[in-house]
Amino acid sequence: MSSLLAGFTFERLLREDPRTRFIALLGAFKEGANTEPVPAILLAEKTHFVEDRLPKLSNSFSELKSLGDNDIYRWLLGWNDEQQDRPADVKLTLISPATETHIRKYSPQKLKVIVETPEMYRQVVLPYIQSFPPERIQWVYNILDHITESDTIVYEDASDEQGFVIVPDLKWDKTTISSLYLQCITRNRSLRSLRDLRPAHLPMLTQILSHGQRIAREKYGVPHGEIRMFVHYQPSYYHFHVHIVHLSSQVAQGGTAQLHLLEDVIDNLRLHGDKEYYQNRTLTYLLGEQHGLFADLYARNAS
Ligand code: G7M
Repeated sequence: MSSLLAGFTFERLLREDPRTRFIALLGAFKEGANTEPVPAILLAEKTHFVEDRLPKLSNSFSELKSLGDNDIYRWLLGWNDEQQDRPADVKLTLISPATETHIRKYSPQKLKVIVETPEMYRQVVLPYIQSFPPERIQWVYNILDHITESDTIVYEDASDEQGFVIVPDLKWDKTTISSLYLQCITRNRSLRSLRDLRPAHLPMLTQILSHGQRIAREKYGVPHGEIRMFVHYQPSYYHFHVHIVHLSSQVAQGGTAQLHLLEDVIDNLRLHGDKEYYQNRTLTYLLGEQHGLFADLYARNAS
């Protein structure tokens, strides 16, 4: 059976998508000993996890290497055999103890369109944000206070009002440049989300934009025009942060969360500076039915 692809000779990589684990290889294929090789393309994608082996997944790795940890989160690389000199087979994140919100976040769910008016923000979203105890974002404060992940900080502006920290996102394996993923966390603890942005934050946002692009270029060799910086709304935690992501990552091309590109956010604040733009806007986005805000927001849209 292993001879099925024996006639394929690799020439070059045509395309690679690190998020979907898909590659397209160009080469030549020779059907049999007496035939001439013809141009051929070999597409490969990593297969699914096999369901009946999932209960034993956590113990199935020959090698595990810690990539980092912060509060209730730990992230690791796993190898199925002992050859650690090749890329890991799996990247793992352990959340322990997980809250009900985490369990709901990772459960399968339908997405629906939500149209959030400024009034719905004040009446539903703001009380929801305020209902979370500060420990929910302990991992953010750990980064800002240099308690965890301090060895991985790639840039820091220490000013309380306008400052920020840039670190690798826990989703990134810290190696594969085509899936580069950094997180920029602002030092200003009163900024919860896009809804709190005002023209006074423009100097901070423009600094984030220029340092994010510079770091991607100088530290990781990603050329201009291949980095996307954006804000999620709704975010999964309410302390203002900006995603810095390589363009070839699927996340940068738009996942389920609504992306607001940093350049557009800056321009909107400049153009509508005196009009409390993000406080007065109606924001439309997709929300999962398991999200803590879903029932209330959806009911208001439907009535
Ligand atoms: O959807 P939202 O904009 O809220 O995205 C939050 C981001 O924070 C995600 O990309 C997470 O992977 C990232 N993130 C979450 N935690 C708990 C950590 C962490 O402890 N460390 C780092 N570096 N990133 C995190």
